[in-house]
Amino acid sequence: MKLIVAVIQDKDSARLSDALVEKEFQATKLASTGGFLKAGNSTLMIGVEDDKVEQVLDIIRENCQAREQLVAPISPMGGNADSYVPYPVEVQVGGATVFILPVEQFEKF
Ligand code: 2BA
Repeated sequence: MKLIVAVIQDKDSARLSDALVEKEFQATKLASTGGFLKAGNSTLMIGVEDDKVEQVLDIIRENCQAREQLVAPISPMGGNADSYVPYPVEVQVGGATVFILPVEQFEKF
C-alpha cells in the first residue's frame, strides 16, 4: 500500500476530490499553506493499493493545472532592503506536487 500526498491549488481541489470519489478512491483533504507564496493550498492524502497508484496519478494530472501567480512585493521594513523587489513577480505554480510514501501498516477501527 502507498500513501499519496498531493499538494494542489485550492482551485482544483473540489474537482479532484469529486473525480477521486467517482472512481471510488478515498481521500482526506487538509488545508495547507505554501512556504514560498504563503498562500492557501490544499493537501490531499490518498491511501491506495500499489497497483492503483498510476490510476490516481492520472486522475491528479487530469484535474490539476499549472497556473501563473503574481507575488506581491514584500516590504523591506525590518528586513533586508537589498533583496527588496518593488514590483510584483510572476511565478509558475505547478498543478500538483506529489509524494508517494510506502505504508507500513494500515488499520481502520
Ligand atoms: P509555495 O511554496 O507557495 O510555492 C509556490 C510556487 O512558487 C512554486 O510552485 C514555485 O514555482 C515557486 N517557488 C517556490 N519556492 C521558490 C523559491 N525559493 N524561489 C523561487 N520560486 C519559488 P510549485 O513548485 O509547483 O509548488 C507548489 C506548492 O507545492 C508550494 O507552494 C508548496 O506548498 C508545495 N511544495 C512544492 N515543493 C515542495 C517540497 N519539496 N516539499 C513540500 N512542499 C512542496
